Amino acid sequence: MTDKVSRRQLAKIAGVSAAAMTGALDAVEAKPAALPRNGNGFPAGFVWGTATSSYQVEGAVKEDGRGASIWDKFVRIPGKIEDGTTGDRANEHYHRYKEDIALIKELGCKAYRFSVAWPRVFPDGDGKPNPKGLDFYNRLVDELLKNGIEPWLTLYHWDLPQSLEDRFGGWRSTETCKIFGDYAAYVAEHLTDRVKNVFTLNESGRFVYFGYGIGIDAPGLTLPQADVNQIRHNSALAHGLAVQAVRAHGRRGTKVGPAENIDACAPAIDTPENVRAAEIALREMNAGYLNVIMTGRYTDAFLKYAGPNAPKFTDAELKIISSPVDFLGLNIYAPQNYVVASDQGGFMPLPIPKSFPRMNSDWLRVGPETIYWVPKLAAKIWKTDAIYISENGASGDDVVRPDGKIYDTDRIMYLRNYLAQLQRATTEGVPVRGYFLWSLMDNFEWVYGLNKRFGLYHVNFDTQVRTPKLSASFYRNVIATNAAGA
Ligand code: PNW
Repeated sequence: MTDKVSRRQLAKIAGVSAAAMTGALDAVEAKPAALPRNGNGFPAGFVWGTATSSYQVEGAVKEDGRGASIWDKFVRIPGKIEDGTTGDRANEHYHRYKEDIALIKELGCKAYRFSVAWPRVFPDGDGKPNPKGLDFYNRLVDELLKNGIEPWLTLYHWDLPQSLEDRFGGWRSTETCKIFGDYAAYVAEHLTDRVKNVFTLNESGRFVYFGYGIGIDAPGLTLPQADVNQIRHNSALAHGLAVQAVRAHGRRGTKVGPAENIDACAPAIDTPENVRAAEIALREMNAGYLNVIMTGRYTDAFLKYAGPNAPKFTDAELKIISSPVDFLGLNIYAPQNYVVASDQGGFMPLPIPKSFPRMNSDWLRVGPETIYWVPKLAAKIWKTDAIYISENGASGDDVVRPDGKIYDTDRIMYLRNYLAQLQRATTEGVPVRGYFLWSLMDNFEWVYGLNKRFGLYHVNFDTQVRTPKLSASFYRNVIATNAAGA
């Protein structure tokens, strides 16, 4: 995708600125190390999970009354998906979910983050619900619980009902926000007897800009900045309405929060001045979504920077947007901004050298300390006592060797280093309570199609055979020992 999306565009995505099965694992795996002594691992009760999303794994796009989503339409526009594939079949998870849940269990995970496909439940987005759509998630949730795995549900992971795009302009209209609130209420009413944790929208920072600003994601539009800012505001409003809907219609005690790819800022060098600068940067670079959700206001710097392109909003909307959340979900992959202190605005993001190391996705720079600094600074500036890493992981080439195995030592290197830094954070008392590894298995990676593999399990998309990579053994050991390992 290098030729499709420049690094500058990627840097811009968030906010203001211009970013087998049982037995098979054993073959290559040492027995889990002894349990760590006190203080050497993650806190007791730390939630270990994996994550997927509906369009990326389910397939079955025309089954049981599912309506079309903007992704069903978008993937058919020639040239949009790098390898010309679609999510029509993907992992056939809609039919293979029991097998896939066995894979989660095999890892020892106690939690699984999945998303509900809105157009399965409401084929047109609003109006009459489709009971068969909801039934799938009932079956999924029941099967997870039967296997001792906690379901963590995401309400929106980008598969907007096409009907809402056609009738209202999708997220361009607050009508879509209201309808999203109704959908959230319906899901909460029917599933929170068993689902205790709900994420609202996945990555406003990506789908707004990529979908409506630069045409890389569905619906593929390239609207002016003022519109993009308004759409981001609408996404925050939709988040707030969903929080209120879950409170009003969910079981008492249901927890709800965002799952955002926070624009990740870290001090270039650990000095008090630079740490302070990183704090300011984190707030300002996330002013358009997370900061307004957490504080109820757009910062002065954000409004000044946006100028005539600033979103239009009312006080009543800000109140809804900042409805108190129970936790902060952060998707953390790559460092976006290394900063130093500056007299101008408090921080200066440094240019990133071409030679900065990255995984085999161009945007996926390797900066393990990001997962230490970002939760630490976020907890401080937004005063939250519960942070979940809602996504972290890496793609690799994942070649299947003649012996049938995948020795993904690159992914293990990435995970080990990120988890060591996360452990550093929890050891210091940063309130990170859980971690969801992206992804359980290779799946439909949006614009890359089936070309980029993020899974702990390799998927052969012709045969649908799942094979554990070496990283599955690694993660199983992390979970069993409750420690990152050395
Ligand atoms: C996330 N970036 O996307 C999404 O939530 C997942 O659906 C996706 O499969 C996963 O990460 C891996 O890509 C992102 O450019 C894509 O910084 C790109 C960026 C961040 C998140």
